Parts: sequence; C-alpha cells; structure tokens
Amino acid sequence: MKRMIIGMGATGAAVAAFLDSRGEAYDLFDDRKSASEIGESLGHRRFQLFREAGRVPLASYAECVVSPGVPFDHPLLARAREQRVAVVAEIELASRHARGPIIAITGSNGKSTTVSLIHSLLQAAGRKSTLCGNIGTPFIACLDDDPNRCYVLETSSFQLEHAVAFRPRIGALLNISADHLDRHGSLAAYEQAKLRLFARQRPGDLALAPPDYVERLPGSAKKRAVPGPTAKVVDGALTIGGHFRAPLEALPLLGRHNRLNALYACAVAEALGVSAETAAAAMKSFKALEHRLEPIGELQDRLWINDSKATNGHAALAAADAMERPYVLVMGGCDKGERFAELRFRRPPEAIVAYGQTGDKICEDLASFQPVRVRAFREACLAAHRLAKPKEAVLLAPACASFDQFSSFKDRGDAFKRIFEELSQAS
Ligand code: UMA
Ligand code: ADP
Repeated sequence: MKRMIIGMGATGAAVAAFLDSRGEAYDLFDDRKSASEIGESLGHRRFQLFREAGRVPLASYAECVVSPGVPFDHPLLARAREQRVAVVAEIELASRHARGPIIAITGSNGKSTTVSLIHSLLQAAGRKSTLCGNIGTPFIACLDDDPNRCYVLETSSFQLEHAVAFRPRIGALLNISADHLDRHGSLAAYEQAKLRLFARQRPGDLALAPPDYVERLPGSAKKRAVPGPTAKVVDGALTIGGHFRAPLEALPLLGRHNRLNALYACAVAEALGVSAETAAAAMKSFKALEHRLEPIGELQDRLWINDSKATNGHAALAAADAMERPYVLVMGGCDKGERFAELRFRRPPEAIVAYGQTGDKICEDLASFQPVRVRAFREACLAAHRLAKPKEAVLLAPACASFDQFSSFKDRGDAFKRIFEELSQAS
C-alpha cells in the first residue's frame, strides 16, 4: 500500500526522495502550495497531489507521514485519526531505517547550541556524526548504512506530536518554558509532546533531564538529572560521574545557560565514550552560533549584541542574565500567545524598547520598566541605541517569533546587523 506524505516543505520533499530511493509508492497532500511549486522541489517526478482534506481517499494508504509544520488539528489529520489510519512523524519513519545510534535533544531553548556542541565533540573524537532535524536538514535526508554513524537530532515539539515508536539511544530534555502555545493550545499539551521523546526508550538507553523533570519522564531508560549528582560543575569544571572533567574556561560561550548546554553535551559525549580531554579541546574551538548572543561590535562606545534566536521569554531572560554590562533591551515581534509579566530579570535592563505585534502586551506586562513603544523593528534599534549610554549594550533578545515583520529569526538578526553597519558607516 502507498503512503500519504502530508506537507510538502523540506520535510515532505525529503520523505518523497527517500521513498523514491526505495521504490515505494506515495501520494502528496499540501493545501498551501501549488502543484508547480511542489514539482520544482521534487524535480520532474510524477506525483498525485491532493489539496483538499475531504478529497483524500484515506483508506487507500498504509500510513500518513506528516511534516512538523502541519498542525495536529488539521482536518486531514483529524480524519485520519477518525478512520484509524496511522500517522507518524518524519523522524519516526527515519528512525526505523537508521542503523547507528540516535541522540535526540529537545527543550524550549538551547537545542541548536547543544546539538552543535555534541556534534563537535563527537567529530573531535573521530566519530562519524550527522547533525540533523529541526536545526535544518530533515533526519530522513541524512540516512546511510553505517552502524557507527551517530545521528545528532534536534527535535521539536512539532515533530514529537506524532512520535509513536520513536526510540533514541540517548534522549535529552533541556528545559520547558512557555512556547508555541498558539500551536499546542496549552503548556500541558506542549509538555506532553516533548515528553513523548522518552516514552519508547528501554533500559539500555539513556535519558537526561532537569532535576524537576527526571522522575516524571516516561519510558524505561536509565535516567539522569542535569545538573544532578553525577553531572555538575565542580571547581570550575564540567564534571560527569566524578571522572570526566572538562574545564569551564574551555567554553567560549557567554551565560549560565550555555554552561548548562555544555553540561548536557559532556554527559552525552561521556556516554558515547569521548574523553574529557577531547571534549575540552573541542569546546575551546567551538564558535557561538550566529544569532545566539552574538556580539556584533561597538558603535559610539555601545556594544550591539544579536540574540534574535531568543524567540520566547525564557530565552530572552537567559540572554539578559548573561549580560556583563548595563544594557537596553529590544523586545517584540509575532504573538505566539505568551505573556511577559512572569519574566523575572536577575539583571534588569536599563530600558526596554518594545516593537511589533506584541509591543502593547510587553508594555502592559512589563509596565514597571515603562517600555518605549515603537512599531517597526528599525525604529526599535535606533531608539535602543539612543537610550543606551556609553559602555552599555544594545541587546536584541526579542522574546517573540519574528514572523510579523520578517521571514525568520535569521532574517531579523541580519536586519539588526545591517542597521548596525549603516549607523557605523554614517557615524
Ligand atoms: N502545510 C500545509 N497545511 C498546513 C500547514 C503546512 O499544507 O496547514 C504545508 C506547507 O504548505 C508547506 C509544508 O506543509 O509546504 C511546511 O512544512 P513544515 O512547516 O513542516 O516545513 P519544513 O520545510 O518541512 O521544515 C520543517 C521544520 N518546520 C517547522 O517545524 C515549522 C523546520 O524547523 C525544520 O528545520 C525542517 O522541518 C527539517 O527538520 C523550522 C522551525 O521553525 C526551522 N521549527 C520550529 C522552531 O524551531 O521553533 C519548531
Ligand atoms: P533552540 O534551538 O532551542 O531555539 P538555541 O541554541 O538556538 O536553541 O538558542 C536559542 C536562544 O535561547 C539563545 O539565543 C538564548 O537566548 C537562549 N538559550 C540557549 N540555551 C538556553 C538554555 N539552556 N536555557 C535558556 N535559554 C537558552
């Protein structure tokens, strides 16, 4: 029987290519893209495309493979559940065919940094490692036959919603805070999706999670808290199980949150047999990812820092707390249903500039800071620069997604850098 591929972005196209390579049949569904757009992403292969949920002959499919961007309550998925047609995530289909170990990392914040660190540590140890998943390349596009290849998989709540038998050899939950509430409906549903990562793990597997989650993880893997009795910072070193010690000075990333990310990376590396010496050497040469607490430069004695990837309140707070000098904070963007009154700054900003769709909510929720309200992103950057005093910083940590004024967090971070360049040239 054929499969039905639901959603024809990068994930759907990769699933189609995988099934083609195995000579397996499929049809496609996408209610937002035209056949010609989809044809371009598939090359010149012939395909049957459905664009209306009601017209899909669901009974003729063995299974539906769904892309992360298609919401759980999409009418086609609701029909498939009603008719008891199996629906699985692309990561699940990929995991059935992966011969090497899967290391799956989830959490509200820190996933990309942590998977990139793990990948670097494994590569430094001469291991075959592939970085994939939510960070960019779909898992299913990365499969090969090598049983020694480690798949370091950034895993989103969207992908985990349809994880059924997905079983990573090592699974890690970094943290959970309010995010994607517009999609999941509630924090509890979001949390449930994330915890699915662990549900099918078995006793030989490893599960890492914050201390307040570790007892609540489903599945029967060996469970370890991070930080916890065996994974902690001792005398300035990231220490795992008493014997693995990587000095913190090897870590070139700002902020306590990045120490925690590195502690997870070391715990994974240690479980896979990487030595502490190799890990420390690899960390030393690790470069902060673009748009994550990225120092851009000094402009009239004010340091501009780009943390455009801080797309929720918890991330923005981590960025703010990593500041080593007084700063003016640029916040705002697209509304995902999150409120900001709960943000407790350990290092409060000197001023806040609020822009975009969430600007009014920010002004209301953080009224004690008397935020400056502007509409456009550019205006926000200019206002923050004016408000910052010499030796202070202008921090972009928006706490919101970018889609009201940009196509992605990357596009927003690039705009921040362009504004900085323009002002530098004019000054
Ligand atoms: N579509 C429909 N109907 C709908 C919704 C979508 O037909 O109701 C179709 C769209 O027309 C489009 C396709 O589904 O053709 C979109 O699929 P997709 O949104 O799943 O996008 P992909 O290109 O497959 O990218 C996905 C992830 N996207 C999302 O989770 C939204 C990418 O994460 C990921 O890098 C990629 O798979 C590879 O694994 C992006 C993301 O924003 C970066 N992730 C969120 C985040 O990090 O916060 C979770
Ligand atoms: P993700 O892939 O989960 O979005 P990133 O590694 O790209 O995570 O980091 C996104 C943002 O989240 C960073 O710019 C930083 O502001 C914040 N951040 C990173 N790690 C953590 C953490 N462990 N706890 C809280 N916030 C974090």
